[in-house]
Amino acid sequence: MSFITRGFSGRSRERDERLPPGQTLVHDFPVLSAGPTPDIDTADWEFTIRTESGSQSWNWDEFMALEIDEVSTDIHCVTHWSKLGTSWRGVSIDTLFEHVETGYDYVMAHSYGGYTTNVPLDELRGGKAWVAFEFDGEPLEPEHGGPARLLVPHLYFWKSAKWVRGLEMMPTDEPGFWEQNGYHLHGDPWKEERYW
Ligand SMILES: Nc1nc2c(c(=O)[nH]1)N[C@H]1C(S)=C(S)[C@@H](COP(=O)(O)O)O[C@H]1N2
Ligand SMILES: [Mo]
Repeated sequence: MSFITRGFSGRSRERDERLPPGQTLVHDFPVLSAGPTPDIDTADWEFTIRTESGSQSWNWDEFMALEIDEVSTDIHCVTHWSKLGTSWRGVSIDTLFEHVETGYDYVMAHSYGGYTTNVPLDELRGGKAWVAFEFDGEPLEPEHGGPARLLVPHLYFWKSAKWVRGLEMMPTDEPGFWEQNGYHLHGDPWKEERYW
């Protein structure tokens, strides 16, 4: 019989409790991109929410004039790495939806470069998701999704679309890029919703 010593300090135990099943801590910030990093000038950047009745867009300056949140959160990638206590600045999805009305319950996030990922609207509202443009006090690096990415930290990180350019409201849940390629439709790291 053998067992693994998990460490005796309170801090280690706290770390363990923050680590979902099957995840390993990293201290660097891995880059995972399915294609090349697009080069997006903030002068050309635009963010659009499309609904059944029309659309609402913000350019960079309009977006920066919205209420900005500071977010400190753990992130979990389906490839088994987790990073604790990451810090971001961004606009919450709640703030964006103060300007939008929709009867649809599902969202497809669209990125510059063509990446897509699906998330139920309920999983983006209520202080759970942001369009983030700063990481660790610096403008978000292009390889990590700059100028702006979706941040949905309670789901596996593939839901956090880099280079996000908009949200499309949908009446039903449709699979995005990775979801069409075998990743789980929902992606809760605490339930290990990795693949289906
Ligand atoms: N546009 C776009 N967003 C994306 C991806 C991608 O390939 N393209 N990869 C996803 C995956 S699988 C992960 S784990 C995270 C990785 O983000 P990072 O490169 O900043 O660590 O971005 C997600 N968002
Ligand atoms: Mo990932």
